[in-house]
Amino acid sequence: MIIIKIGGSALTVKDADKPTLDEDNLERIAGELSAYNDDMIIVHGAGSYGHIYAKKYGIGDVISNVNDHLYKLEGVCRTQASVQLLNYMVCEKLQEKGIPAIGMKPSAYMTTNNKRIDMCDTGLIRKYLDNGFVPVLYGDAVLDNNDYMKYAIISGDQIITYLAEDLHADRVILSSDVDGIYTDNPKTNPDAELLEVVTRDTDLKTTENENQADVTGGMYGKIRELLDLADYGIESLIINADKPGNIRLAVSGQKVKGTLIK
Ligand code: IP8
Repeated sequence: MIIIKIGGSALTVKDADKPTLDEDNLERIAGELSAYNDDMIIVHGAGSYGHIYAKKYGIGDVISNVNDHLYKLEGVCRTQASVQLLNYMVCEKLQEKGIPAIGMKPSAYMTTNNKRIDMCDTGLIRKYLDNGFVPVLYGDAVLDNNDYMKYAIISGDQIITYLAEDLHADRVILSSDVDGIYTDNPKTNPDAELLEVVTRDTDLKTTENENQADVTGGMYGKIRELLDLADYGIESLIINADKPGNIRLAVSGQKVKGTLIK
């Protein structure tokens, strides 16, 4: 079974001021995913469908008073509705390409405690998989057990690592808009080199710097999640979804440029 994350930066126009789909990319990526015919879970990011609302309403921040709570209720409603709409469009496109995609809204069966998943009905996901469906999950706004914040945003990255451990994935692929992990920010430093392999022993001081994390869409957060997964014994591969053909190669187990986290 493989788990693949499609970054929100590939599916949407991430810096748009309102939720905006990248229709060409979605069409191409859905076609590439259809090259895989075995058990697969797809998790997609939220891009402009989620981050705009999550930021605006401060979901995951401590709730300061009753009015702030009312504001956050509105925010959770809007965020959930918006990412669910993206998921609907993604599933529709996958179905068009012959993939039996079933949208599974994470907030309906997942909660967090201090922003980390503490409850998830993976049995339900497993059942869909066993029946031949391809479950399609996504970053979402969920209930959090911390009474001071009450709600949290879970990223698709956190979801893939949780599911990979719980459902014993054979392979994990994470795609974003860069080729993988670099020694420095590739968008500002032409001498930055792609790291083919990253382990706990790799010196990642440069990727910790905030600018790079911003430019690469939170690459350091991804690395942290994936190193935890490697500790658990599951390797993962980071690839660039913006490069046509990469997803097709990766899902079919062929060599593709990227960074292996092990
Ligand atoms: O795009 C974020 O998920 P990500 C989810 O995978 C929301 O980081 C709702 C902003």
